[in-house]
Amino acid sequence: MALPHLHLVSFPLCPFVQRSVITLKHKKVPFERTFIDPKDLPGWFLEKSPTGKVPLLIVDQDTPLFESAVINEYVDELTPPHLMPADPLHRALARAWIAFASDMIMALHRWMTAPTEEAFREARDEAVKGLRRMEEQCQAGPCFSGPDFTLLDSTLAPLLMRYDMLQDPDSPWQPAEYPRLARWWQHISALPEVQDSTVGDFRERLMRFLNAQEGFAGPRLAAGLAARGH
Ligand SMILES: N[C@@H](CCC(=O)N[C@@H](CS)C(=O)NCC(=O)O)C(=O)O
Repeated sequence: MALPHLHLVSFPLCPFVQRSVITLKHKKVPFERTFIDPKDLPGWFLEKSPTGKVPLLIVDQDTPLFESAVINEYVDELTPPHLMPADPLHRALARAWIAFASDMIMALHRWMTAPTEEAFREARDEAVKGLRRMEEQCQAGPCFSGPDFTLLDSTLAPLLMRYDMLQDPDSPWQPAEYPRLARWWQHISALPEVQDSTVGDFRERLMRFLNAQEGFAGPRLAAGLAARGH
């Protein structure tokens, strides 16, 4: 079967887009990519996207597919080997944990953009609860669900990448407290599809985004990022 033409519409910093990029690259499915400005969404995008959110995958020039989890399952079904379990219960559980991971991204966002110290600590505590659950769920590896790469790996990688970059004494991510997740991240972060899943100037863009936040968390995390350099 010939593969459809895939056009991924992206924001440069979006973790949900990054999940789809990792999935597409892992599956070696060719795709075209367009970056749009979150502050100035083009009319053609708003016309095509029912939610106004990215990722948007335009299939064969005219069918817009949205929601990263759905896009990733679609991409996965295009070519074998498949990245979701064959067993219905295990597949349902993978979908449930993928939804859980999306809530974790939102908790990360609240932590990164917390306007006050109190909100920063509240967001941290909420994220810690989630990370503890993920730690219990993480298998012996090297991938999250066992020996093989699944959609949970591409889904969780953008979360851990950001926590890994944004080290802070008050970060929910203290690797020594999550030995399974830390070992998993060591393996996953070295994969080429993960290393090659963000824009080249991701770090600088993240720093600009954090510095532009008013209030407690953003400038503090940006300063930490700048201090660690490289
Ligand atoms: N549930 C969606 C979330 C996507 C999402 O929130 N994307 C953000 C960028 S990271 C977005 O487009 N935000 C624009 C907006 O909310 O207006 C998915 O998994 O695709």
